[in-house]
Amino acid sequence: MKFYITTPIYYVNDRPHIGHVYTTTIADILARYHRLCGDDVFFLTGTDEHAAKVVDSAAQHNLTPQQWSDQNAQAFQDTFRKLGIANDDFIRTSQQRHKDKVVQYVGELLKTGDVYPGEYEGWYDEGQEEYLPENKAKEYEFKSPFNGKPLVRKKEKNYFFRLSQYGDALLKLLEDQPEFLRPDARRKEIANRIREGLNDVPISRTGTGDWGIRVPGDDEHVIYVWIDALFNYLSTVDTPARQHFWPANVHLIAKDILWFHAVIWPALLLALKRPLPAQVYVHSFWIAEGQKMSKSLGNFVDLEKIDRYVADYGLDALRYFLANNGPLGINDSDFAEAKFIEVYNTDLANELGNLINRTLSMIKRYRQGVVPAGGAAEFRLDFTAYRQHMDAFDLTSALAEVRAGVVRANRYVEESAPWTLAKAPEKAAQLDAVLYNLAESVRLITVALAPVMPAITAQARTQLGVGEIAGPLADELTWGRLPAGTTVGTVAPLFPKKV
Ligand code: ME8
Repeated sequence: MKFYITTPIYYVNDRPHIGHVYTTTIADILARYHRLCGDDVFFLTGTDEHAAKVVDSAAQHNLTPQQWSDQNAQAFQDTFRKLGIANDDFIRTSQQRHKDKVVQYVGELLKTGDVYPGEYEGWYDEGQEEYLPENKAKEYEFKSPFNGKPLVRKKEKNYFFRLSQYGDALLKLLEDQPEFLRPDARRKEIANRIREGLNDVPISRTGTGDWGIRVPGDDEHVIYVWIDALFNYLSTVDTPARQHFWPANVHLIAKDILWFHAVIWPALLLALKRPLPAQVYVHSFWIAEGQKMSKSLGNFVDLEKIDRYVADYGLDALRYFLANNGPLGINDSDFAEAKFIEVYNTDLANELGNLINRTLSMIKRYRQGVVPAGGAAEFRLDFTAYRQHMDAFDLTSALAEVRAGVVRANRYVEESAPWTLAKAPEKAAQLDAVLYNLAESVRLITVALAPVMPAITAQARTQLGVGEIAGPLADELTWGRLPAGTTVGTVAPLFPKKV
């Protein structure tokens, strides 16, 4: 089966921060999981470059918009590489391959009449590069709900997308295919907004010089940055070698860009008569130390802070925390250092690290480092529920299953007391069985955690004496596959305890 997953393409004007890292890490975990399942995976991230503010920032830095974008897009790519993100491609909207496709798509829409020339006047949020409907502008007292700056009254000749035609089709989509928009609460929210009525939306603008993609057949207008950006999901795989990946299995986004992904994007695809993505999955926001992240409060989890966490606790601990404690549901999550340390010490050092360390140490001590043959299977771990949760993108529940397995295995150590069995020669077979069951538990746990903690699980497997995971997942998670006679390697703590 193929599995195509995307993240938003990030505004190239910003420096990468924990929000970008979060979405991209979650997508990476799901991509790794599906690769492990044997799926043909395509994982896409990238940068959104044609915003008007790019032109301004570039000018302030005495650079062309292209130079400024090159520099900042590189920062995103470097960050993602450093953080172990294994994306299959990185799309930049200023790349020719993307621009050519967008011209083609908008050309098609001009032909069908879904895009038409007209005039628009309204309240414009310059920071977000979007118009707010009259009632919303009023509700926010004519200030940007994002940065508090006054909205600007703007009037322009414009090309419009006939969104008003698609309300019924979108409502039907949400009703017939509820899995199109998850979690459920987001679907209800969007359905209500669609029922309030849809207006045609402007999709072009002037005044950014050459920066942007020209509306075909018009020398003045460039395509509005959001329309340009949404097309990335299609343009990147709209080639003979990749077209089998379309439609996407999931667009992973946060709640800030829900409207564009749950309304504008499917409507554009309906107009183009292209298949719709199977799912838009909407997560919530990270806040930090109990408050909304902001530069002025100094609680922004920026690259420098992220680097510090990685240096202090290891990349995989950060990935675990993001997956385990992140805002995948409809509530925001707090990125708090105290919480991070607690999760590190409890889940990773005391539970997981301890299980692996004591298991391998006992095999060294009692069986000269060779995994004995197991006996009667009085103990086993079962990861069926883990797989169901992973398939449903419920990482928190999936990790809770693994953690429960770790806790059970640790309890099994206490209950079977191998140190007592080791003193009684007639209990040798029983001790063999216990040690085998523990080693096999460790192996299964490394498989289940591999998508989240690729480096640590690889180290744990080296210590256990088994090689890389060969896959597919269903086989790897079958109890009893660890061969007796496996020789344990050098044992060392995987998660040094922190204070
Ligand atoms: O909106 N918590 O780009 P963007 C969690 N270019 N995730 C967060 C977050 C937070 N506090 N802050 C940001 C854009 N994100 C457009 C997208 S897509 C066709 C165009 C993540 O750079 C989250 O994924 O503002 C959010 O949706 C995205 O960054 C917005 O990134």
